[in-house]
Amino acid sequence: MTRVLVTGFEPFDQDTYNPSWAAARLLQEDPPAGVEVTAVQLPCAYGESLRVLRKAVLETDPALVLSLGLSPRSGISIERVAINVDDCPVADNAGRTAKGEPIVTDGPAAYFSTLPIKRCAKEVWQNGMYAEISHTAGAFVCNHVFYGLMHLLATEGKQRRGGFVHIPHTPEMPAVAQGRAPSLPVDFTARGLRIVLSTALAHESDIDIAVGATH
Ligand code: PCA
Repeated sequence: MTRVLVTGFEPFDQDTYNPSWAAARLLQEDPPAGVEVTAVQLPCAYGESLRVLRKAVLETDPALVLSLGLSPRSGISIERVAINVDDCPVADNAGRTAKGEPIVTDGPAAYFSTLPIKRCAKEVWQNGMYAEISHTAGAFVCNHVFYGLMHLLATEGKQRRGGFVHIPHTPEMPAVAQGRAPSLPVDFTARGLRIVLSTALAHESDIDIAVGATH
């Protein structure tokens, strides 16, 4: 059995539901064959999120960490890069509004995902679902967790790999009825995430295709 840690977030801002936590639980309940998934919910707060994440990594000792978050994306949005800055007009659940502070003082400007992001996207496409490579996870708590995760993995001296995927809203969420976000049922999203997980576990190296963008 390969151990994997999957994290999702509690609701934030105006929402009372966060499909990233629902998707994490679906992966724990019905993981890919040969994989044991531990789902952990992270608070949507800059400081506390990384404390909970670090504790979960120590307790689970996973081969791979996949962190999930909600964003108005059209499908499985596989993040390439985490940047060393917190900066967002939306307050976190502890009431903190970040205005450009570094996540790790004197840390590198950015970390890349150590998952084979293009291979994962292609595998999702071939199963009839939209996936994309994203070049920004924003500068709110999702990017904070992605950066903190990659910093932990880069400095702890283990072989663990990790990455971040943003997932869409679900059809019943208010932002969808207000025309502010595309949507997918969460069980459909979880099917795509299972493909990402099994592809990332089966392959360390990525494929040689161009998927970057002009924008
Ligand atoms: N999405 C937010 C934080 C928590 C979540 O699910 C983000 O994209 O930063």
